[in-house]
Amino acid sequence: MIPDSLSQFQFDTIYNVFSLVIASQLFTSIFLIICLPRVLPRYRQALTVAAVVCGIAAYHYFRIFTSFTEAFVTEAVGGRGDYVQVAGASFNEGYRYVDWLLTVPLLLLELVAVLALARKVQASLLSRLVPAAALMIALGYVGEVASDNLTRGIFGLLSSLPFAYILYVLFVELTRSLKRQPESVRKTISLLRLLLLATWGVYPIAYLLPGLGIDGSDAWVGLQLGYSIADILAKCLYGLIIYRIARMKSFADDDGFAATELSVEDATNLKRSTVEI
Ligand SMILES: *C/C=C(C)/C=C/C=C(C)/C=C/C1=C(C)CCCC1(C)C
Repeated sequence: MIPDSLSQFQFDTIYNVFSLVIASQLFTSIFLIICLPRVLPRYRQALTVAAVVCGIAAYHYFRIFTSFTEAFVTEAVGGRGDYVQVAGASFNEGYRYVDWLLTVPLLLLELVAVLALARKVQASLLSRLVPAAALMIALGYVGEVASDNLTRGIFGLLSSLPFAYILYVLFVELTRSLKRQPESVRKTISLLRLLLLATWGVYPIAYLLPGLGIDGSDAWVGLQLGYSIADILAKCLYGLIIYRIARMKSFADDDGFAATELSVEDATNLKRSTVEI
């Protein structure tokens, strides 16, 4: 599926987007670590996991970026012209899947951790979500590296089954525990779930592009862009919303903490639970 050549514009677009992903993941990770003291200890695990996810992604995007610049070169004088794949080097799509294999279960853990549900409920949710996530990515990888569209389609379809199961658990089963969350964060948690649905939904769509009869290099560029933008939203923005939830829950749980963290006026308003932080 990796094209033999890219135009200058295609090459530049991917180059810049990979660079943007590295910056987003790296600095979101650092930001989340710096913010740890701003939430109660019971929510720090969720925040730490969010920071680790972005850190792992930053590392993999370094590798993806290097793999990309080593695989495609131009022979044009002055370096502007079509880029072709170097003999003996190829773009490694494996980094992405190894990244997902680690980060997707951790993203689910983040969500479950910030909800701070009873230990038994947490364990039950994770024991179903994590294996389903691993299966989804393993099956997707087989399809991604397959050289024909039929194999790609079959494994894409198989991979969608555990994907559907994950969405079912998140939307049907988790809804019940939402009622036990403080009033002030329910809306934000629903928003987080919608973000998860919207961004995770981009991956199977991007995966489909090469099978839709779009010209080889355009489909591949579209797929890389789709995965990259979705990675920024599903890891960085998601992590920042987790932080917001953790902070709001910290205030709801502990008046003293809210009083030291907020101005007097905001803390009083919060007590009346009319204000959103
Ligand atoms: C940070 C990375 C994330 C959140 C990755 C999520 C990936 C998926 C939801 C991938 C799903 C796929 C299918 C549902 C079918 C086709 C193959 C995949 C692996 C692209």
